[in-house]
Amino acid sequence: MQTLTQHLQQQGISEPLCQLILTLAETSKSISRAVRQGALAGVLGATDHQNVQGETQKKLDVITNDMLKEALKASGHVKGLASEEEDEVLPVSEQGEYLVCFDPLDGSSNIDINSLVGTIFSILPAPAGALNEQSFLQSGRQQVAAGYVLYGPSTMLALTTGKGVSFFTLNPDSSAYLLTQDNVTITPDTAEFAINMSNQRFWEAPMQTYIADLLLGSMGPREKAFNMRWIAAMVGDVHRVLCRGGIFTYPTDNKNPNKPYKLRLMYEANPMAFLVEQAQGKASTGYQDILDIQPERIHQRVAVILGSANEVDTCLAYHQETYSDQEPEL
Ligand code: AFP
Repeated sequence: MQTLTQHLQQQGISEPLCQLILTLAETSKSISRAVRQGALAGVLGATDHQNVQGETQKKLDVITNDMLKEALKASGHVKGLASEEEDEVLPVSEQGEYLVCFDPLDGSSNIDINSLVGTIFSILPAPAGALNEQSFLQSGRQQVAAGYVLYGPSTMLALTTGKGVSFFTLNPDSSAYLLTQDNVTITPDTAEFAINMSNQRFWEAPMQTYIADLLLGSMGPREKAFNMRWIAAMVGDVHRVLCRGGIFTYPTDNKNPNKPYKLRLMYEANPMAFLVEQAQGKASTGYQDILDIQPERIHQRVAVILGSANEVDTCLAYHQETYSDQEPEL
């Protein structure tokens, strides 16, 4: 089976980008070991710090964030980095060719219940000139690579460099990532949706109507039964969608008027949207493709509707019917 290194070389990826991706992959092996040790390493539980998101940081959020920062700084190919766990962007090396945005441990609320968590990363070209937040505010279409590592029953890396999506599985004996699926493709139709139903009363009307019709099953306008899943870790829900199709959505809601969206654009929505589109799926806010958004802030949040292309189109049709004359500000 082909190793990650062989796959990257075969794809004609530039040496600097190849080395950067391998740095992320090597660091994910250390993160996988830390996650697997769990309580045995005293890494569970929360710190008494809040991050810029206003979320209490778990011990593993901080540990994994430090591991990635140290490895990326040492790589020599990173001009700057942005992390969910860092208030500001961090300059690294003037000579770095790339910017890296990452969520070091997505789904960290799952850590203490031994459920799925993962690392999500997005690699952008580094513009010339001094590094600041503006350097990062590039649309998702500028990404040169994106992926995630899912720390599940097996540790899996999903990667795209703009030439399709590949899955690599970590061999625990050899500690090598081996290519286990190439040209990953999302089925265009599905009968499976993923949403946090507890927010139903806070959604906009189009999403309420769309989900209500799914729940009516064969008795309703969709004329078929739908199944529901919710992992509460985007990395796990998106992996399921890449593996067997589905629609995943964290729509806008008015539960907290100061926070109409949940998922972060630069290091959750954009990398996942790049993977999904490369796998022939779709990724939208409900009103525009996620990859077309012009970012305004590094920790900006957006609504996300992604997955099987035909099902996303059906969901978007509900939005067009109800809001054809207006599009909310992002
Ligand atoms: P945490 O990293 O704070 O656990 O948040 C995970 C996440 O950003 C995303 O991965 C999930 O899809 C979503 O939040 C789950 O949100 P709910 O907890 O509101 O269901």
